[in-house]
Amino acid sequence: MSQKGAIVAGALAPHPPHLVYAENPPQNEPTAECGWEMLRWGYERMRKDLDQLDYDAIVVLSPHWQTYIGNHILGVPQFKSLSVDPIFPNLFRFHYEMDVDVELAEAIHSHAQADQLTTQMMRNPDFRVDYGTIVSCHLTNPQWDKPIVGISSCRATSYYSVEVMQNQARKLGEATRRAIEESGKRVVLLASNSLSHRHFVTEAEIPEDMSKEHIEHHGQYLWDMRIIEMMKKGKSTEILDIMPEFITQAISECDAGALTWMLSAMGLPDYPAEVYAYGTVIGTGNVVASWIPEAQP
Ligand code: 2X7
Ligand code: FE2
Repeated sequence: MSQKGAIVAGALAPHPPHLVYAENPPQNEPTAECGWEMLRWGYERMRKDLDQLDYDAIVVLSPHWQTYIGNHILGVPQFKSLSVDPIFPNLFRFHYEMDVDVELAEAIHSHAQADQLTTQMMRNPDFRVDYGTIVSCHLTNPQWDKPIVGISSCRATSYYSVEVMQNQARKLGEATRRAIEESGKRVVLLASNSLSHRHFVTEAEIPEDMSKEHIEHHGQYLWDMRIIEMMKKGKSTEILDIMPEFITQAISECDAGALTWMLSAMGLPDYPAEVYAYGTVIGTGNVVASWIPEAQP
């Protein structure tokens, strides 16, 4: 391809399986009466914006594919299986079929290698794709008509520190951007994660009983609001500056590196994010938001 590729949107696309459960898609076995409307309707609005963009592939980094020797990247053209959430098998038994953009996956791998990052292609055709990848992709594009590149979360925090892991995520973001530009493709990036991540340890009798849903702790809510304010003001650099403190204080799922990777790939946007929704799921704080460069004046 001769034209320069581009990241046409980056989205913060959280993956509580509850949101898929509440939508009742045909792929999911359990059925719900309703639930978590703010977030689901937020996703609906985000889909409308993304539908205006012409794009070729979705690249997603998920906290629930955890690897300890660097980041791994899906490298098999198709996956088809049943994904069962290990904690919520009562809510999520999802029959998925996905196409993978292996060419783009390999390009990201090569650029990461050139930058001395540790990455590996995942070539096992029987690999079961994690629910974080599936939920974020389903809620962003329920038609499943775009190929996916799935990237794991390298758990460098466990061996080193939050700072080391975040720095790796930044470098991986920069490598991802270069790979996309060289590919000539138009790509949407998904950071698949909640913000604050303290959660309940018991489940309501009816999971979708919204009279039981609220933030687990006021302190984490204040942290979420602080991060959202920064998103709305285009302060990506400042978000990354306070990321280690946010992760530690709010037990944020940003620890996976997904948001840092995405903002870095996008060159740390200084324009406002479009925030579609904030809502809690079993006490965690979740935001659906997008950064769309082409929509900027
Ligand atoms: O993986 C999750 C999550 N991040 C948040 C809330 C509920 C369940 O699963
Ligand atoms: Fe999660």
